[in-house]
Amino acid sequence: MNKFNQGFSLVIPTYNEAANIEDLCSLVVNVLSKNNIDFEVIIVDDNSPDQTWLIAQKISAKDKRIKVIRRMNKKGLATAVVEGWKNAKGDILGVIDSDLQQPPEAIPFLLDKLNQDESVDIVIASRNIKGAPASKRNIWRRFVSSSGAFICAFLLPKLPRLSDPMSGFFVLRKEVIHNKALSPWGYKILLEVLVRGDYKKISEAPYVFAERKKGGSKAGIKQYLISFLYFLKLGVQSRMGLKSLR
Ligand SMILES: Nc1nc2c(ncn2[C@@H]2O[C@H](COP(=O)(O)OP(=O)(O)OP(=O)(O)O)[C@@H](O)[C@H]2O)c(=O)[nH]1
Ligand SMILES: [Mg+2]
Repeated sequence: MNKFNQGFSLVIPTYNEAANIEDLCSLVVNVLSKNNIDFEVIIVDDNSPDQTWLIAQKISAKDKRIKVIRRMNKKGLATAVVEGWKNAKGDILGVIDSDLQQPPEAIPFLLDKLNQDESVDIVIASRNIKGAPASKRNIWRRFVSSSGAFICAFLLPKLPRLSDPMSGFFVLRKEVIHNKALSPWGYKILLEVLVRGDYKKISEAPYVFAERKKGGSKAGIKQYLISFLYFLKLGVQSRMGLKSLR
């Protein structure tokens, strides 16, 4: 990982993750330090009622590589990631959820894939690719993920075919989104990157999606409906030629 010296900025969106944020930060810091990766972590919290932002600020006071952005209104997961990336210093950007459902130990593998092939611009951690051991996702999670992928493939036929286009765990070169106006709705930040970004090649790497052990999910029926409306919006824009959508 030494040849990887461009700096890595990992964004962690949080909302009511007081029970998880400390554990996640220490796992992330350990794995990135152990692999000699020059990094910063940017936690973007939407003024969580459980004061996740305060815990994050205390962690940040002890480790300057960890930064905190506290937004005073709940504006949603995907825009939190965009906000974090806007403030990122690294040339390589990433995102991981804060609920420990995605393993931080996989980050060096994702970064290695960028390192090893200059033509790869985005590396997505996938729950569905061959080689990803079966995760214990409940039926609702599987439905959300597979129906989302199906609707996307139907509405946005020009998008690259991916095993997990709903993944929230990926890394990318900063140039992919340089000067792009990202305006995602809801949770689907990867889709916004795929639709608006400039990239040549995408790579996928398997991982096991774990069960959430602490804190509660924020992904309910409302988020599902927002995602559906967002897919429709992109589909309409694409068909009307308002956006090239690749
Ligand atoms: N800043 C910010 N982060 C959010 C918001 N909603 C969710 N998040 C964070 O985004 C990540 C994913 O949210 P989850 O509720 O775990 O959603 P999910 O992983 O898609 O669904 P589950 O598998 O049910 O947990 C977590 O780190 C949340 O804390 C939000 O409105 N603002
Ligand atoms: Mg989750």
